[in-house]
Amino acid sequence: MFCFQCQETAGCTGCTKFGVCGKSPDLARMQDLLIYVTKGLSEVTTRLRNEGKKVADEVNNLVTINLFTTITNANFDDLVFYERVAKTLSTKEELLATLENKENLSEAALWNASTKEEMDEKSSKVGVLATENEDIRSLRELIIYGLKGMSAYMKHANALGYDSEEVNAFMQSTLAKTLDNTLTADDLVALTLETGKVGVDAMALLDSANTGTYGHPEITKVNIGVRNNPGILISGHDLKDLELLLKQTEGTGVDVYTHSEMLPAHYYPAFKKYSHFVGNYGNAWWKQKEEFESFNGPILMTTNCIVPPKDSYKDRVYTTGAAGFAGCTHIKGNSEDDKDFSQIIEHAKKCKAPVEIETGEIVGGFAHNQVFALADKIVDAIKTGAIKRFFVMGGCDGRAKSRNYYTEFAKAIPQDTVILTAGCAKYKYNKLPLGDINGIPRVLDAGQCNDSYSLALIALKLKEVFELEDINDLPISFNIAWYEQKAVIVLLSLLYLGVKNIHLGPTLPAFLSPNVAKVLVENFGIGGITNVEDDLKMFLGEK
Ligand code: FS2
Ligand code: SF4
Repeated sequence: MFCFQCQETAGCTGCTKFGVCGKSPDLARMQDLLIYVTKGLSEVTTRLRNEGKKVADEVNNLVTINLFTTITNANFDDLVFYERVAKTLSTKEELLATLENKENLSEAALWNASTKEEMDEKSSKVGVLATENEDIRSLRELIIYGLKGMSAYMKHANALGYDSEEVNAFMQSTLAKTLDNTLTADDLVALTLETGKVGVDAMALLDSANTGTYGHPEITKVNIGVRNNPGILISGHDLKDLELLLKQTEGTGVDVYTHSEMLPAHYYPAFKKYSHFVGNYGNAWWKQKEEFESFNGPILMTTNCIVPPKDSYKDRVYTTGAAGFAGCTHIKGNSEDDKDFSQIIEHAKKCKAPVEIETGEIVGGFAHNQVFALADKIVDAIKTGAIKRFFVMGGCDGRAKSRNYYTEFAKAIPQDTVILTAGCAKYKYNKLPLGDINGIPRVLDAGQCNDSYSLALIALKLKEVFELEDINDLPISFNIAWYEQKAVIVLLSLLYLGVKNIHLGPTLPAFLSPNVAKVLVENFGIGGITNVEDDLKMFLGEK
């Protein structure tokens, strides 16, 4: 196996024997094969579009879910990948038969298999290392990881009935281009930036889907203690699943708690009406082994990040959507009519109430609309010098000890600065007593990693208010913690919006070859992190 798509990759170069995440070599090659056949399908759909034909929603959704399923920590079930490869091949064959021009199609578009053995054989030949030139490989993977992140936004938007032919067509034509050996490194650099542009569109679509369906997030205090009823813990990012679960648990005596990236669901007005929607339990994804144990009730994983579960609670872990783990029950279905969580609810009724692991509240809900409502106050604080700088510290959390840097950084920044955050990175500092500035909390949480769009909109709004020509003239520093591929599309989107000097940590992506890293450093000022003291001086312009 060879996988280097996430920050935790072994030795900061690549997982070759077993994934640090728990991905086995067999699973890794089946994920590679799923990406390969999805590229083949995308080449065919792109040609069909060029021939003026419409591509069906189910085909677009298949491409989206295939990409999403291969995101780090989303799905560990080998069987899902065999089934999905077979489905993708049969869909592709059907579409291929309708294609008028079949000349010069790539091998990926023409390859077919009917047995598991044929799939196994192919799967070991189509991984990342099949591209020999390290710069082309680096750029192709940078684009593919960006598309994987984009697929997550699209999947969530699709679940709420929102879609975009432009984004789907771009995702598929771009996947097809990663098969094209005539494209140069320069072509791929241009395609990388275009991916960032469409990333902004996909984020905007998801934002419309979420806020159009559930209202605009508003300032909310979220309880982190527990009650005495049995509970269901819902994790991941899918708000539609949460809505269905809340409806189906109403009046059953079972409470619902959020975990990790589901925390920001509490900020939406639509979910506030549920009195059994109690609070948030635990921290970021990587602490789930201890926290799922003490939760006592069933856990529903709607997306990444799954940590391979311990036997002691594995029977309480359920998955749905793109998430999966062999041996855990998967709840099928896509919509209100066919997603039935009754099995989980009955399971919960037989469980003890959660063990309280902390008490108190955390405050969030500072997505763009809420921040714009506070704009006068914030602008005033900036003008009077009460707020001197913002630090965008969104992104991901992870198990590496080196990530304690972000806790220390949050503690060390001057009292007249404010943290803007989104994603599970916030758990490194969202329970610290960092106080407020004239009533504005010093940590403004916009929501999930999927809501990073809000951070960009806030920056653009400040640029407009202060009548600046360049977003980089704002007193905003970007010190972003990354882990998986959604962070890649956020990064590409920020680059497209013209943001420079973004610092990424705790390590730079292993998939950036020295030459590609050089392009990012020279053109965008991308940098890594060193230590809190030196970095703080650098951000504050003191060295
Ligand atoms: Fe956190 Fe994990 Fe949100 Fe990432 S829950 S690192 O994949 O998606 O952010
Ligand atoms: Fe390794 Fe990350 Fe790939 Fe898992 S997803 S195999 S940890 S690089």
